[in-house]
Amino acid sequence: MRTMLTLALLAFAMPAFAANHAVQIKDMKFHPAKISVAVGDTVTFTNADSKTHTATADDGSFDTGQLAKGKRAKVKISAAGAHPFHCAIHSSMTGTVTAK
Ligand SMILES: [Cu+2]
Repeated sequence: MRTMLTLALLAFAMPAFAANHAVQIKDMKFHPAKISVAVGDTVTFTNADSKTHTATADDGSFDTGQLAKGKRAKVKISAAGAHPFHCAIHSSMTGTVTAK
């Protein structure tokens, strides 16, 4: 009985649907550069630029790896808080994913 109750509470605590958020990479910038998500959501980074880029969290919590022109990668945001990220190739390219 206790186990069933615990499982029911765990199921209730899980979000029913994780949202996906889109970030475009274009003209050596992330668009948008700052996004707010819920913990468990995903972010799809799409490289619409002519150069290869990455979206790499400063805290190591996510990394798209190298995205050539036209490629995309989906990452999951698992931890709450602000996750600044950058392009591992171009250090001037930065953004922040904030998860609540
Ligand atoms: Cu880059």
